Amino acid sequence: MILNESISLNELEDKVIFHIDFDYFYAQCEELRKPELRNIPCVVCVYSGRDEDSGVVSTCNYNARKYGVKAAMPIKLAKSKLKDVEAKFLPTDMPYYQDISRDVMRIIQNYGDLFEQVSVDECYVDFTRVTNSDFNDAKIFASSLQKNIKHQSKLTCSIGVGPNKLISKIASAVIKPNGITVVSREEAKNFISNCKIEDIPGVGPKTLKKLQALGINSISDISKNSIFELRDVLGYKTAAFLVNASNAIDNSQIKARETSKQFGKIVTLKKDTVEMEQINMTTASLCTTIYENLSNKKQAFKVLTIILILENLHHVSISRSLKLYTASFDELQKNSLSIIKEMIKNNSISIQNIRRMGIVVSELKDISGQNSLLNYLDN
Ligand code: DGT
Ligand code: CA
Ligand code: CA
Repeated sequence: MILNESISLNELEDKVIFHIDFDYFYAQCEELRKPELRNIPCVVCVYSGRDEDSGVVSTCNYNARKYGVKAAMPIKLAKSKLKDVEAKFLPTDMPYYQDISRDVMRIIQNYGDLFEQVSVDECYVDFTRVTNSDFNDAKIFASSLQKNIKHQSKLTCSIGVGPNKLISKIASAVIKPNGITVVSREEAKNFISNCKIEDIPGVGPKTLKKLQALGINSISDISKNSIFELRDVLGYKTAAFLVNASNAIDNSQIKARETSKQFGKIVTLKKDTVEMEQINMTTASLCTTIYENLSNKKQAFKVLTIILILENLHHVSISRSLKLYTASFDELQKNSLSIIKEMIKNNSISIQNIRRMGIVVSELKDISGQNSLLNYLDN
């Protein structure tokens, strides 16, 4: 994961949170390996095995959705809806989807400050810093990120941007597939007031019924109540969550989980620049932090990734696999600089100043048994 910068993100109130959800995920993964499926309805099924068509639809592509097929529908019903068209029904292949999920989440987590994966196909990322808390910049950045993800993974996703997790999560479902919905801090209250109660994640039929019994039928209705008025019926926790949600307030934090597979750091330069002096200094500082981490964890790395976010908020990243594992500071710095220079030489960057720079090491190997960490394959 990306390590935090020295100021804790909690100190920044004006957060910009992205919720990224991949479109028709299992079915899109199937299209990736069988491109001919793109042009026909494709339905991914969980077969129960009782008889040939028993089981339910797990998901389907948007071609199939046009015929009314959707998740959790009995396979027999889905087949009847598609009886007159050429369509493909496939069983789920979880290991394959998980592989794709891992690769694509790795791409995303490289760019943000805090990253939390919440399911196989969705995650939250804190982009407060990269966007300077500016929702206009967030819109540009979301579009660039979406293109970048598509370019690297060949998958489309829908992105919701908001001042907290709740708003970004609801926003990501507004325009799908391949959509972007940005809800600024100022727009959040109005946005949520126009949503249905059941759009709030976690609200199920039971809660809806209880609210209806109180004469509460909309999010605006909820916001007119206090937590104390609702807690007897809903319990304090749900009442507090819903009253806050109805006012577009959500204080839940992004729970960044440490992954042992990679780590790194991304920082904002003092000013947007391509001056080598500034870049050398930043590289040295990033490499020092990463080197300290490698030393503490007694690990060597083999793959080095440089991430540059440019002043127009476009990003470029290059990964290079070294010939050997290394835990050497000099190797880390030398290779980082050589990749960065290569990236700057590239025309599109030389005319664009760099705003943020990140270095990530991956393909880590435990070397705690080695006699000397410093000398480990240090050549
Ligand atoms: P989307 O996001 O509306 O474009 O479509 P999906 O398919 O990505 O839907 P999502 O994000 O709710 O779920 C992600 C994956 O989880 C989906 O590709 C398949 C699986 N999944 C979703 N709903 C169900 C379900 O009701 N039953 C089963 N077995 N799997 C499901
Ligand atoms: Ca999805
Ligand atoms: Ca999802």
